[in-house]
Amino acid sequence: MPKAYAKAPLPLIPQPDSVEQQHGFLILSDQTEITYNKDSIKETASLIASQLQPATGFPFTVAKQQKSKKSKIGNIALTIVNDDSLEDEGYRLTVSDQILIEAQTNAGLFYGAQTLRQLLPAAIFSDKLENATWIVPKVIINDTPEMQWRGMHLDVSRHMFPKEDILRFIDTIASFKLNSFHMHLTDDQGWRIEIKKYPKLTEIGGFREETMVGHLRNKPRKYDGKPYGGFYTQEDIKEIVAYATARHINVVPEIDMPGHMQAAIAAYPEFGTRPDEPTKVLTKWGISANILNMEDKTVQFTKDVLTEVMALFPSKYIHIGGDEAAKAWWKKSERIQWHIKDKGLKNENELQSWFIQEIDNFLQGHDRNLIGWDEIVEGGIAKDATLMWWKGVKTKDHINQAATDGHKIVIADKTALYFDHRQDRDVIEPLNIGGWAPLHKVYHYKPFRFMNEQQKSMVLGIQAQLWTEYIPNVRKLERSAFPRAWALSEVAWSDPKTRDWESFQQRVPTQEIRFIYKNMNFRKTLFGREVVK
Ligand code: TNX
Repeated sequence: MPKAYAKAPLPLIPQPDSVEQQHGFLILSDQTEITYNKDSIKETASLIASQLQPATGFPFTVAKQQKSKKSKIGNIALTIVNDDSLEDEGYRLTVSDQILIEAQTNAGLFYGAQTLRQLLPAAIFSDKLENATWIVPKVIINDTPEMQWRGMHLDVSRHMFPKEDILRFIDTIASFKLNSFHMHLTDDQGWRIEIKKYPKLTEIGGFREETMVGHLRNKPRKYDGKPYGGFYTQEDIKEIVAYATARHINVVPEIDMPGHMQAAIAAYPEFGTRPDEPTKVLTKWGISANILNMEDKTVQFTKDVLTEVMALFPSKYIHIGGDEAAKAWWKKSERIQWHIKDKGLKNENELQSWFIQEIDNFLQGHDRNLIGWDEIVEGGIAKDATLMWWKGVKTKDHINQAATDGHKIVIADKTALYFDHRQDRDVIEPLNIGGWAPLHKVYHYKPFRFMNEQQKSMVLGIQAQLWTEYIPNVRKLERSAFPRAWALSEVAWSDPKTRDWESFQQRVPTQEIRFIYKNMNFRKTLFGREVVK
């Protein structure tokens, strides 16, 4: 093999466990068929055909493998095998005179096909016909994910994004093997999911009068004077969930409670801490002190909402937020103080935990698991709760204790995994919330640095957050997500032994070209080198 050919890493992101490059190549043609060996993978075969068709213009006929016939040269054979070494989501991709993808599951076959897409010319990511030779290097790849929760979060409350953009975003993150999409559907600044039993949540809670301009810390505050809002209907949600499911992405819904609820309280003041004071959907960023009261009818309201949410989202995990529930108004409210005494609790934190335990029991009763931000441990953790750890070093002891006590953890650490944080200093970055999470920091992120082996075993995986206070449109959203989500995928999927910053940077330019073909925005690198001052 020529030396230069052997040395250059194949531009795969995330890096597979093992890549054995062979000599030579195969070319896809209009004769290439996609074959499958079990009816249960026919849909995956069709989906893969639909991913390869637009740019090539080839039909990619999908056909069941015939035992008697030898597979044809140039075909793509999807094959379910009984091979424990492949694990649940793993696959083996062998490109010789044909392309063989073997896996134990549909997910594994899907991931093998995503790797195949990355072996093809970058133009394969275009959704219109491209003029290219559809060449694939001969190779044997064995691959299996490191973590089972490889997540991306998106806040659609502060700003919302058209359904089509959400679908494109999901398709994109699936192409580098993320498998969880967390939708932050409600917050003080907007309620974005249709709930049939409470129509005012979207009629009123879905719209704000105007939006602040510039950063929250700029005083005096300025506003744009323009109404803003919208929501996803239940039909939209079903479409998003189905689209994601086909791509092996679980959509985790979040209804944030008891704080971050001002939009709902604007619609139904009786659920707020000061029911007699008129409330608007919040027009500035930051946290509202008007949180849910703890009346029976309010607790029932949250359960009613979750009932409709569970009907739409098959996710085992239902996120109930629980973050930053400002207790200032609870402290001053006689009614809330009465609830604390009545329930035999000590303080506001315990009241919050009482409420979360109520919801935990409710979700358990429906065979779902509660997941919440780390504040839900403050007044004692609900017994079946899973924690989404965002506060990093500040709350590491709480989190580690919870893991020791048998709670599962998803790492969403804001020290590197908040993709609303700036990628460089303000001088060259557009308006952003602050913080500092450049690409190399994400790439070198060490999820388990504070944990012992037992605690580590409780970690489901990691997730990046896209809070959208300062991300008003999809172009800026994509620029915030990428290239950092490429690094995230490597931390989540790849064996830590393969982590190699030099190699990653060499693989980035091809990934950028794929994005150009896919019409996705991203923050540019300099030929793969991160641009930071
Ligand atoms: C904290 S992280 C929040 C969000 C903000 C975010 C901004 C968390 C659970 N709560 O409400 O949007 O910081 O980075």
